[in-house]
Amino acid sequence: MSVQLLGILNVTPDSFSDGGLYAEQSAAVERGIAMRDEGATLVDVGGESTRPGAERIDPAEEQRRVIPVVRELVAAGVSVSVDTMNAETALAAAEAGASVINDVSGGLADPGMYRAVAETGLTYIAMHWRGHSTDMDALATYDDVVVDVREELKARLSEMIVSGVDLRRVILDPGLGFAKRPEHNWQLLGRLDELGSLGHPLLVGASRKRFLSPWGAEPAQRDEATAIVSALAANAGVWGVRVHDVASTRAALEITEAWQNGRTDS
Ligand code: PMM
Repeated sequence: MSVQLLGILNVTPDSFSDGGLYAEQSAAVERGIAMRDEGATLVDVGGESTRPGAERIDPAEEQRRVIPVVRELVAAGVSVSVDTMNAETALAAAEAGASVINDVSGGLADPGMYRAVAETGLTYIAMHWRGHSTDMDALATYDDVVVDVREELKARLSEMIVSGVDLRRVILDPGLGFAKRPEHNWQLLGRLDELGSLGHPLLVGASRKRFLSPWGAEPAQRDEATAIVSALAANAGVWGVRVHDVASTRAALEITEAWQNGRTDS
């Protein structure tokens, strides 16, 4: 499969769809290995919930949750990304063998993040973000969401250059659900090519988010919608997708790839 498939492993007691389930370290490691076996090319380990309204946690607590899991997954041969807004956690994760830093704040939450990324030399996912979960709903105002998100990501790239980040290793993410109303998410998905024109690979994280079920399905019942959106994003040329249920999205990505191959096989 040519698209990166990030399997979400939230090691938090309060994540919005799988909170508490994998809080225990050994269960988390087992789940991470299972996701790899189901087809995840990266397991994305996160220790701080970003669901709307979630409270911040101390970086030391975040590391206590995340780092042992990263270390064990890497020892088991699993490629790991770490979902963190903290430079210190990013450095500890790199030390523990992570290959990717996934920062939902795109470097805005911690002024030391870009220097940390530059120091590790790891791949860096910079997501579009306007503020912490406690107040992000109030920040969802745009003239044209795609134009505005593109401009704000472009400004982040300029800051990264100043801090010595290798831009060849930067992946951009529109940040679906983060200071976005449902219509904003659909516009960003429908116009991914405009974000792609910044010249960086894109990651799309739609998994189980509220905009996928206007009729009110529970998070765990949004996996079909997630697989469809992920397949459409793959068809639009994204670098990767980030999902909770790896098996269903893997099937959708394989179909997308077969479809694309059909264009060139005859
Ligand atoms: N969404 C969440 C967490 N981390 N990282 C990236 N790069 N993109 C996202 O869209 C994203 C993310 C929130 O979802 P979760 O709490 O289910 O992990």
